[in-house]
Amino acid sequence: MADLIEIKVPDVGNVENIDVVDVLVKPGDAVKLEQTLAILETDKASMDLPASAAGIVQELFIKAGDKVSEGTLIVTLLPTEAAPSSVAETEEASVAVAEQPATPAVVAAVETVPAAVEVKAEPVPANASGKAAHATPAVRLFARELGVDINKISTGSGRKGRILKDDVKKFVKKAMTEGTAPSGSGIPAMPSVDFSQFGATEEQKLSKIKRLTGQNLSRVWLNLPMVTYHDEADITEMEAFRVALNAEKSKDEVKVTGLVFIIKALVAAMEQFPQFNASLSADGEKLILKKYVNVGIAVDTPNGLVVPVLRDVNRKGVNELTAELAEKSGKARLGKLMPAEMQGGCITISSLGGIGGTAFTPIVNAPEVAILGVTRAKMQPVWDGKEFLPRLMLPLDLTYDHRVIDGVEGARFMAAIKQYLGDIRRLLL
Ligand code: CAO
Repeated sequence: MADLIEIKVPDVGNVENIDVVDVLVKPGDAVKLEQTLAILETDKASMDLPASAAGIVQELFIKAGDKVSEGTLIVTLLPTEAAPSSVAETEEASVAVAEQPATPAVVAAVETVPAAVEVKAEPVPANASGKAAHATPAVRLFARELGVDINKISTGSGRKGRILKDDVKKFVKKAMTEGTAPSGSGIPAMPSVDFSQFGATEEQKLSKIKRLTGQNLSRVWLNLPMVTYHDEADITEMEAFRVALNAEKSKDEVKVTGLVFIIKALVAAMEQFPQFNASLSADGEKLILKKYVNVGIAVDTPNGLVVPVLRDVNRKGVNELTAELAEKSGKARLGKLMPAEMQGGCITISSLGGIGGTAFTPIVNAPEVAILGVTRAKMQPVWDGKEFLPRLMLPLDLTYDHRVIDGVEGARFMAAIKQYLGDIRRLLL
């Protein structure tokens, strides 16, 4: 009998105690040169351990779960020349062959040992025996990134059921069409519907802004526990002042809108409640308080919603802010805003007041912690203790990240905004 060939773990670069994730051969298997015998995994990478010679596996010295280092004996092989000309001639080999599916290709493979290893086994369930899925770290990471529990993929198309990237992609595709795809939060995806079965349809590609906004809104919606608090501010005097101010302006001058006063009131309240001018650190452990006050304004454009940022608002007056708001919203509508003009916001205002509405629930523009929604002001009878008075009431909606802002803080913040809007002289204090 020819000498057995020992196959050991080669030099893998000073790494000890490498995990054996899977062993792909068993005694009696015919292996060819470079065939993967086992899969090893360090905390940084996964590697296939190739056969440095061809032959029939005589003895196996490792199993999944073992730890190996350079020089650890893996298998002994009977050299191919010394092996029986047909695997069927050895009991162990016939066991190995019996596991191959009976396709014409396999039948041909049984006739000669080297050819036998050319045959790819049919995919087998990767976790049929409750074992962890058989996949490399890269494939596991890929699955994790797509929110897929790799153990749910029952069949890998790689050797011995190893799960490949393509298997993960197929799993996602199947789940999407069946409407069962898990998102990162385990939420089933929306099923795809063929609307043409109900009538004529037309497809319109979403603008890039809409697609990006959509992604961001979904991320915020899933990550932030948000609360929206609604209230009304009495802006009767503020409006009278605004009208008087605009009456003084020449035809060419930009008119002051109520939004500028809302910006000023919001910023004054932020100075009073600094937790509203903050962001949560990515690990959720710290609050990053900002010493500057920049306000983002949601602007409706033909291409979708954009949020230009007005900088250092606390240092600017009503006229300067009026001019800046007109300039930035004009640029936004023409699609001419530079990326830097949309960055660095501390809080956002979403005003639908020019259109209508009584209340809505804006979504926080994270990593900011709050957003102020504004809808249409209207005259209302307000009871002053003695009589009903006609007052111009402005509906306000404050959505905040409840991880940072408590309900009481939200209510106090809103009360401060109302106070500033109710008597804008207080902005001077
Ligand atoms: N109540 C009553 N009237 C209001 C009002 C309110 N809350 N807000 C604005 N108006 C009035 C203005 O006074 C103006 O009236 P006149 O034409 O008589 O002067 C008119 O409505 C139009 O105002 P405007 O919208 O041009 O100006 P603005 O400063 O209030 O708003 C901007 C500027 C850029 C915010 C706005 O033009 C815009 O794009 N709004 C849409 C915002 C949006 O899409 N938000 C996203 C929602 S989803 O989160």
